[in-house]
Amino acid sequence: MTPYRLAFAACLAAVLMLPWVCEAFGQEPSAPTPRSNPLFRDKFTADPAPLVVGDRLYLYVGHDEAQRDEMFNMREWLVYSTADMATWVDHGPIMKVKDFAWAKADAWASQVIEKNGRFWFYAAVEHDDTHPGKAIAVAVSDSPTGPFVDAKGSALITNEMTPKGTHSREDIDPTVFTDDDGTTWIAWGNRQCYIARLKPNMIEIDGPITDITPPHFEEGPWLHKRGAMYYLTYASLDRAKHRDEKVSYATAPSIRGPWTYRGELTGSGKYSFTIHPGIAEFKGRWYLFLHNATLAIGDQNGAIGRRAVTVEYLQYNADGSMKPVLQTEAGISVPPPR
Ligand code: FUB
Repeated sequence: MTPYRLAFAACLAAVLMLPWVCEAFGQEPSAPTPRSNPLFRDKFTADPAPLVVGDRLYLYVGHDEAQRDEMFNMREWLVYSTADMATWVDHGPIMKVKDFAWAKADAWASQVIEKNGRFWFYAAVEHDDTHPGKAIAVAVSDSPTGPFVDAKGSALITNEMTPKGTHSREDIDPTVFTDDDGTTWIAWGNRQCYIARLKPNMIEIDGPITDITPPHFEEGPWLHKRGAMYYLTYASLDRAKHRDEKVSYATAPSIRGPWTYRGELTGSGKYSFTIHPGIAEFKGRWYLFLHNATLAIGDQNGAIGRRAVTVEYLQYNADGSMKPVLQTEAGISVPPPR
């Protein structure tokens, strides 16, 4: 063998043996780069909802446990936290569906908001047969990592409260937002998007439920404010053109509207029918959390019910519109695009 062939054969052998060598020494063959996507690789996670408390960002997610061809199997919500967007602490489950005695299944999308020193958790679940259909639950804790307990003992929103909708899944995906005057609002929906004021006790609707459905609204609304502009960001689906959801948004000069459609913010999450935006400003930067279905764990590939949470930088134009966001594997491990 010539020296060149010998060198080539040695390199090839080293490359082929790398996973075995790593395993023998207890290392992962390719440890993920911090800040790259997906963020968490030992569990399937979906519907990210960030909350900033002091110098930490907490990320609430649903735990995807679908087996084989199951569509969704979601029984609990998890929370992670970080101080630097690179190292995450896994705090484990904060609540299970069965902690709401009146609910029977489906730990779907959620959001936590802080008010008067307490943490209020709003989540979509399947109601038991006394109020068939999806419903919105509210729980409370003195800490962002729980334990959370049912704050009302019954659903905050049931399917009967929104008779306009065409199906029983419309009361899902709550997003909560406190305006500058201290009033907290809740928006939610599937196909129809609704908004209502919450009473100061955080467990009752105050006044009318208003339909604010923007174009191509599918689900997963997220309310936030930057400067003087209010944003309603959501999973959208133009059924005539696309198979999978994308993220679109609308803006308004007030939480009461009027809402103006501003177009698409992202494409679809890779391999995923659903996508779900969660937005936060943390330590001087804006972030957009999403999910896709690119993660494989053991012999389980990503699927509609086996998703993985991701993060990208969110940037704004001078007029307040949001710059389109590309979903990447590098995530925020590289500087934001100019
Ligand atoms: O995760 C279950 C449901 O799928 C959520 O409630 C929707 O937003 C979609 O992501």
